[in-house]
Amino acid sequence: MRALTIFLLTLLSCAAADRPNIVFLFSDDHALQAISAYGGRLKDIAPTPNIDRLATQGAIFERSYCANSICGPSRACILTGKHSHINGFLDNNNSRFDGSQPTFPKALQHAGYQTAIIGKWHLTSDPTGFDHWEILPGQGSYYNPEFLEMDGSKKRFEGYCTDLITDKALDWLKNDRIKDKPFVLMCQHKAPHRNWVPAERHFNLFDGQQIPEPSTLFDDYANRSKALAKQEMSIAKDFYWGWDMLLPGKPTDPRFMPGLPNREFNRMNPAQQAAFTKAYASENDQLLADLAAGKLDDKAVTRWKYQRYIKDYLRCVRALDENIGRVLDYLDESGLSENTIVIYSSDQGFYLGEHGWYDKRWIFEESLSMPFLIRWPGVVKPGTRSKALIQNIDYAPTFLEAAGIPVPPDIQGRSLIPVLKNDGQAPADWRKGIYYAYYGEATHRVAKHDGVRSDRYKLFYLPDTDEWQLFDLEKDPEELTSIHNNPESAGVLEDMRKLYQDLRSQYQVK
Ligand code: SGN
Ligand code: CA
Repeated sequence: MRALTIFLLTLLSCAAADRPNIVFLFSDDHALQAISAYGGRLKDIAPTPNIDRLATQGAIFERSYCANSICGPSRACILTGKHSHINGFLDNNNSRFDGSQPTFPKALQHAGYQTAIIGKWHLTSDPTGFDHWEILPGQGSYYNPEFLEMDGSKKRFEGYCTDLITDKALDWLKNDRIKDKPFVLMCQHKAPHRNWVPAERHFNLFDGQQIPEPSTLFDDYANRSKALAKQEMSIAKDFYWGWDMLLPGKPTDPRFMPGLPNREFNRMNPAQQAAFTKAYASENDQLLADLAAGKLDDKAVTRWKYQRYIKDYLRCVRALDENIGRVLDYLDESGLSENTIVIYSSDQGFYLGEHGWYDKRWIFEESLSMPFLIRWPGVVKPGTRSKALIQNIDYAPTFLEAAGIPVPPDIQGRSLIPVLKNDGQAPADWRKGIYYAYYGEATHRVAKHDGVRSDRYKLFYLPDTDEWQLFDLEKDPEELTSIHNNPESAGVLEDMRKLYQDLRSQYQVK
C-alpha cells in the first residue's frame, strides 16, 4: 500500500513537473534607469544585484513596452493579453476591472494550477481567478499598511510594505502551496511608487553623495508639441513640500508647493517616526538655512529637489531588490528554481528627472518601457539579451503556452516562447511595431495620445491639438526633436503612419 502511495505521489509530482510554476515578481513605477542590468546612468551608484541575477541566469529584454503607461491599465493588459480599449480598463480614475472576462490566472486555475496574488492590485474590483489573494487597498501604504483579505476584512500589519509583501509571498510558498500542483504566484510591490518613503534601514543610504543628473533635467521642451510643457509632473514645479520632499512643517519659500503633508509619517509608530526625523534632520536643516540665507537660485532648488527625490526613490528600490533576493533564495533553497519561470517586471517605466519630470504616462522611452527579465532553466539561455519588440499584452499568452493551454484567438498579445527558445531573437513574422494609447487624466495633466514604436522610430498623435510627433530613436535617443515636419523625413512619416493605421486596425481601435 505504502509503495503504491509513493508511486502515485511520484507520478503526480512528475505531472506537475511537466508544467512550470510561474513566479511573477512585479513592482510599481520601476524605471529601467534604476536597474543595473539595463546599464543606465545609476548602475554603479545604485546597483540591483538581485534583479540582475535574473539577467545573468536568464534573459533581459531591452525593448519591452507597456500598452498604456499607468498602473491599472497596465495590470489589466497583463491579466487579459488585450489592449485597454478591449479589456475596458482605460485609466486609473474612472475604470473598474471587469473580473468576469477571461484572464490568464483563470485559465491556469482551470487547467489545474494553484493561483495566488499578494500585494498591489489597484483594479478596483476584487481579484478573480485566484485561489488566494491578499491585496493592498488602492495604492496602499509604505508604513504599517492595511491589506484586504479574501474574507472581506481589512487588516493592518506593522512593518514596511515591501518586506511585508515578501513575507506573505514566502509564507504562501512555504505553507499554503499544494505541493503536487503547479502554481502561479504574483508578488506585486507598491515600491517604488510615489511618495517614495524608504525602509528605516535605508534612510541614510546615499547620504553625502551626489546622484548624477540626467542631461535633460532642465529640458525647455523646444522642437516638440507645446503639450509637453503643460503637464504637471515637473521636478521644478510640482513637488509637494511634505508629501514628495518629506519635509516637516510648511514651506515659506514659494518655490516649494504647500498642500499635501507626508501622510506616511503620520502612519509611522513613534520609533519609526523618531528614526525618520533623526535621519533626515541635518539635510533638512541645511536646506532651511540655505533658503533663509538666499543661497539657492531656481536651478539650485530644482537640483536639491532632484537629489531628495532620486535618493528616496533609489532607497525604495534597494528594499525592493533585497526582497526580490529573498524570494530567489527561497526558490533555490527549496529546489523550486529548476522548474519555475521567474519574471521581474513593473507596471510601467518612470522619469527619474529626464525632461525635468517624475511620473510616467507619455509614450517617451522612459515611461513606455517596462523592465522584463525572465529566468526559465532549460528553456532560456543564461545571459540572453533580447532586442525583440515585446509588450505587456504578451505575458498572458506566454503563460498559457508555458502551461500547455491553447491561446484563445481573441488574445492580442503573442507568446514570447518562440523568442525565448531562439536566444532572444524575434522570429521572421514578429511584430514590426508596438501600439500605445494613453487616454488622458486630470492627474498630472498629460495630454491624451496614441502612437507606435518600431525598432527605430516613434510616431504619435495628440487629438486635442491635432498634432503628430515623430522621433528618430537612433539619432535622437533622448527624443528632443520631433522630425514630423522635416521634408527629408516624409518617407519615414508615411511608413510610420501606415504602421499606425495597420496596428490600429489589427487591434480594432475605433
Ligand atoms: C497617484 C499619484 C500620482 C500617480 C498616480 C498613478 N499621486 O495619484 O503621482 O501618477 O497615483 O500612479 S499621489 O499623490 O497619490 O502620490 S499609478 O502607478 O497608480 O498609475
Ligand atoms: Ca505604476
